[in-house]
Amino acid sequence: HRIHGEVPTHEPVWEIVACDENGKEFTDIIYEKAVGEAIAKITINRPERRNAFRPHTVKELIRAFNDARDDSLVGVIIFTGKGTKAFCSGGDQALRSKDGYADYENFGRLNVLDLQVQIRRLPKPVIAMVAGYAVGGGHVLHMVCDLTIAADNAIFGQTGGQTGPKVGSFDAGYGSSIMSRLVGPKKAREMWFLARFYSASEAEKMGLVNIVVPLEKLEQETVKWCREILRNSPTAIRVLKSSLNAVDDGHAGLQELGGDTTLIFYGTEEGNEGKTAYVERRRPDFSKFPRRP
Ligand code: S0N
Repeated sequence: HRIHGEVPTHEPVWEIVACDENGKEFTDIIYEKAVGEAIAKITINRPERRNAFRPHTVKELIRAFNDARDDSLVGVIIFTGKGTKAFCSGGDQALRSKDGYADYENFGRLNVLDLQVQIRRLPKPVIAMVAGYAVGGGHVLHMVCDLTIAADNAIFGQTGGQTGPKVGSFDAGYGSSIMSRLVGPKKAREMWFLARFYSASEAEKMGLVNIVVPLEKLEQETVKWCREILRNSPTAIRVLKSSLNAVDDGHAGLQELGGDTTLIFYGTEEGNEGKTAYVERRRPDFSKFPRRP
């Protein structure tokens, strides 16, 4: 408090972002940015389906997350679902076909896997704000986010009433590996093999979520966490996110972390010397730079 003072508690003013330059609106999501603050909010907007995603929903989510990544005025992203009944109930089962989920086209896709990777590699914190059900593919989506703030009515599980291994649905990718990291290998087996629901407080004890708050305080608390993060160094946070993921993400994780070192090096005088020398058609002189112990 001495250094920073209190975190402001006022409600952000949200401004809706259109889907394209012509002002076309998103259909399956709501994409907003807080006026004068570096917070973006992406909301799955299919409450009548408990925010289940179809391929089109995922395409819109990918577009919005890309925009938030590219916008240097955005520092943290809230990911949530419309209403209080569900964060996301996973893939839209009405559209499940033999080769994935199919909406306008008649071939199926599992493009949610691309979205999972995108959230994981996005160099800004993504916070899942969960009220109601986070189940199936919706549960995996909250797990790939950096932090999860849960309302006290949140329910977590790798199943809906009728899916998960009960009807032969599973996510053997991040849905398994990240879960095992979060809750440990035994508990991860329990979640997948028994396909139970877990309350918000159980999820907190298991390490699945960061904090549980009363439903009516959910957005207020989430915004508070965003504001606290935004007081810290964006570069430190960027490198920490890629470091925390690096081992688990293998070569792709190292590539992300390595990319951060290159990015930082380009900003130094030493990094600039090679480029400047090339442009000035002279031999680079690195002799003045220290060879640190
Ligand atoms: C979420 C549940 C528990 C909520 O129950 P509640 O509150 O009683 O509401 P309902 O009356 O059941 O639902 C209200 C309306 O919403 C519709 N609806 C709900 N969920 C879905 C859904 N996922 N798809 C389509 N519609 C949904 C209901 O039908 C109802 O509509 P009306 O009013 O018209 O009757 C409960 O709703 C529930 O159990 N939902 C189903 C949960 C589920 O099956 N999720 C899918 C799990 N699987 C995945 O997500 C796979 C994801 C994936 O893409 C993937 C990724 C990687 C690898 C593999 C896969 C893969 O596909 O297998």
